[in-house]
Amino acid sequence: SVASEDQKFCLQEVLDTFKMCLSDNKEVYTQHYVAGWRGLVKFLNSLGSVFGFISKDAVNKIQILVNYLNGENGSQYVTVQSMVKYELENELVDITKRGSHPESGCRTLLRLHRALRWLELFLERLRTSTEDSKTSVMCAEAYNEALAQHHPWMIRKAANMAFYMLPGRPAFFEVMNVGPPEQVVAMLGEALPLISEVYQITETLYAQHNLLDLP
Ligand code: 1PZ
Repeated sequence: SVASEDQKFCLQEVLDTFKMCLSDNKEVYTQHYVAGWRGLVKFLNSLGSVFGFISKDAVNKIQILVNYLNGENGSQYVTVQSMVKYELENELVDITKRGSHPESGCRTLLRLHRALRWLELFLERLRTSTEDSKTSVMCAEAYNEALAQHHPWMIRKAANMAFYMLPGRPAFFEVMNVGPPEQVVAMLGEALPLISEVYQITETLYAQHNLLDLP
């Protein structure tokens, strides 16, 4: 029915959220960034419970940032740029080793930021894949390029095992609920430059402030 179609999850809507992330002067809105991740987590959950340990960590990090946004200093967290400035000026970030600020907004967002690079690489592989391409291989390649170096051995092992449980390309496209494969490819072609821009802006900001290795 039309009603149930409406409620179905659609990846396009999620990726559209990243469009709203950028302000006119190219600052990244924390609220929309977090909303984008929420949608991705929903998508991940719809792929099966073996990914629970991944979505649990993402949800935890989303919640940390939401708590800052809704907290008494919420106005300082409106953009990633204002968050970085505020937390650094007020010494709210553990810079070299974990100390009194183990859950700073800066280090928490950095984890999602690194995962956004994984997403970009994975979706780009998906976009250019052929019918017989394996989602598990594309996912693992993107993971090994963007995230593996930031994870301890145990997580790497668990992640690579979970990748084998990913549905094949046809089923994966189906869950995205965008339409026929050509439409998925077109949608990815539109979404990827936006995701890439949000990633690059954050990357440059973090690099300028030497925040890329926060513990
Ligand atoms: C479609 C297949 C989904 C594969 C997802 C690929 C990413 C694998 C990430 C594995 C994370 C394992 C759980 C916990 C990891 C944490 O240790 C790290 C570092 O945080 P810290 O320990 O320093 O607090 N967390 C992360 O790296 C954040 C991972 C977020 C992953 C979100 C994935 C969303 C997937 C969207 C699907 C379209």
